[in-house]
Amino acid sequence: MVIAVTRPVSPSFGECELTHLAREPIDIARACEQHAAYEDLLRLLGATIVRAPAAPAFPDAVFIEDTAIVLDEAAVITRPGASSRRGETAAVAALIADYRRVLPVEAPATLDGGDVLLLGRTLYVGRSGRTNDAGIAQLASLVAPFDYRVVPVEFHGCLHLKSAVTAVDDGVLLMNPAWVLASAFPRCDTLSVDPREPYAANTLRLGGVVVYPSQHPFTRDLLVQHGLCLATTDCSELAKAEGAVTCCSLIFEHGFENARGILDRASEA
Ligand code: CIR
Repeated sequence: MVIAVTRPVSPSFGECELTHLAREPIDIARACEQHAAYEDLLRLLGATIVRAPAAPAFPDAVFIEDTAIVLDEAAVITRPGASSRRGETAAVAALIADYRRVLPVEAPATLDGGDVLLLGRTLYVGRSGRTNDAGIAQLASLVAPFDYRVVPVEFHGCLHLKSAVTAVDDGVLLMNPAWVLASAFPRCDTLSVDPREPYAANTLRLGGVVVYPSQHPFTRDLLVQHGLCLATTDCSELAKAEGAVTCCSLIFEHGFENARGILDRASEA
């Protein structure tokens, strides 16, 4: 079973953190509709949606990707780089503990899930305004026992590494070459976003399909020409907060052997 953990759009979403974009009014009702359509699409592609509790006091809570890195063996609970987001992690850790052993990142380290790109057994980690060297080092030591390698990646011009590059197929990356160098990923083929769409590199693979924001039509056509199967979703309101498709979910496989908390509760009932 594939689980996608999501978190509702907060009523305070308009007060989100912004780093590279100017603040624009956000239509919260429309953002909620787009988020619901995103959840429907993940369901259609085979995921079971598990909603984390709403967190109205945290404007950016919908971007749940930044709070955890869920691997098959364990989940690393991050310490987000923006102090306004640190209170998002406790409820996520409690929920994920039903599925995985949780490993917290501790101060002074900071780490945002949006900076972590998992390719095979390698975690490429963007060194960013949100993820510091201590965060990269802690992640490396937390995942070393499970045989993951951590490779720091330099990038600039956008918030997170996964704003600049994501995988669209096995061994194939979509990237904005103005923000990150293809040479950082020596074993991969790369496709570049259409230069008119700098924010078009964030994609989410699920069930053999690439979930893709509908607001990047030129890059979408390029991906289709490349033979990829796309399912588009409108996340234009979420994009005003510097979010896209990876950041609104935590997706992982769930086998019953991992369901300690759920099975315990079921047996108590
Ligand atoms: C922030 O600045 O933290 C949010 N406004 C956007 C976070 C987007 N997260 C992501 O792409 N992983």
